[in-house]
Amino acid sequence: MAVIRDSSNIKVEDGTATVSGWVQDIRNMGGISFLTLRDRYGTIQITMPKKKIDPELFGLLTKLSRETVVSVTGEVKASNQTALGLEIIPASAEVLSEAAVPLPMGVIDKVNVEMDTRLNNRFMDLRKPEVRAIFELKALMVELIEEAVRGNGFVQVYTPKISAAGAEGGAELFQVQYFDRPAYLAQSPQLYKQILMSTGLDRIYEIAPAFRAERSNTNRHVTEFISFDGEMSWIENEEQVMAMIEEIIDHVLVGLKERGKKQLEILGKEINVPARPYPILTYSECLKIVNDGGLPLKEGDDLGTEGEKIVGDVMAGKGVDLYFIAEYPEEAKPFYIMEKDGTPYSFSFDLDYRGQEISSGGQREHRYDRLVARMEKKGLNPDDFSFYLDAFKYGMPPHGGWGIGIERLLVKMLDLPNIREAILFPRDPSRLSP
Ligand code: AMO
Repeated sequence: MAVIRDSSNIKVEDGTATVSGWVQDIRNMGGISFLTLRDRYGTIQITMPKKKIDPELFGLLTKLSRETVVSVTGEVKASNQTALGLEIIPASAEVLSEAAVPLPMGVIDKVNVEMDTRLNNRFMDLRKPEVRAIFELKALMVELIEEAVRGNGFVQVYTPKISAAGAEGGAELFQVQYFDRPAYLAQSPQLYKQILMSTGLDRIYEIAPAFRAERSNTNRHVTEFISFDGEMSWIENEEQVMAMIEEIIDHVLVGLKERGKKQLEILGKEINVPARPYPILTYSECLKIVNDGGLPLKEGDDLGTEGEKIVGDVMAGKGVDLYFIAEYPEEAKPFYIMEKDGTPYSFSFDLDYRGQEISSGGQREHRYDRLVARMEKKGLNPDDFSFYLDAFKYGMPPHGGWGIGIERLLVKMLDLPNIREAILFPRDPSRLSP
């Protein structure tokens, strides 16, 4: 007798088989009843002609509450009435876990359930194949990222998530009590990935949580996200970093399209793989586009959500999904970014995907004195960063890198309406549970 874990792979030749799953639905039609059993891979029909089934078993199976977990053993028979082309006539069954009534939300009901209700009952929400498919694609995306970076000689690292100082600005830090002193949750591995460039580990990457205490209630901000960071030494300019990201993103898009077919089909989505190289716009060009679009930003301003959207619309008009925005004013970028001497600009870039920033990066300032000067210019006290600055005192190669928000990338690839769709248990200013 075959014990089947994957209902989509069951065959008539299996003869007698045991299938396990959740009771999705029961239809009692008088002389015959049907139970739809769902597992990770799909659904299978348990067919119960009243006259041919033991009355006790018939009574048990037809009265089960929805979402109860059962194992059913029976004969696998060909059927032209079901999608799989077969059905099971039960001979025995075991109830493994009974579901309480009523359910906090439906799994197959066609009614629109609010995002909050779905997230409050995420375990139930995730029973929907189209919700689970997102997370299978997310896992595939990480696998593809790792293939691409490892193929380019990047070594995977883990950097601390509890730290004495922040990298991206004080206001966005979550403070935690670290025994008798304050500490902070890492908002980015920035300082550590740069320290590693002084060691000889000249290409590293990390895929790990990042924490931002931003009180933003938007469809693209959360307080905990997965950051994919890379850092590489011996670069001559930031364009080499941009070329690396482009290669990685292209590998991910092509791979998702090929290896994520089943999940993409469940979601009813198609992946567009943009032509390479991705266009590079300068900040100044974008500022002009934004001004022409009616938003009065001035030199030095952040493009912001609205500005990014205007640029995205113009690029969409040219059939472009992914594009870099380079040469930001140094004023708008953090201390660790290298200035473009003799200009107000810097060797930095963002990667935007249909009007939304998904990554930023650049060439770093590796010269100790210049780095200290930049910190002071940004109002930071170099003494607070001695653990970082020390690594620049004794031989630091030129280097650069990037940070990509995994969920922002996924949301854009799959055209999802909200970043929360791409996080199992999202954290935002009003959500700390489940
Ligand atoms: P930055 O602060 O731009 O750069 O962050 C990098 C990328 O992380 C994602 N991201 C977020 N995703 C969801 N919710 C948030 N609140 C959030 N904040 C950021 C975005 C963003 O592009 N150290 C630099 C990177 C570098 O230079 O290497 C950094 O952290 O996709």
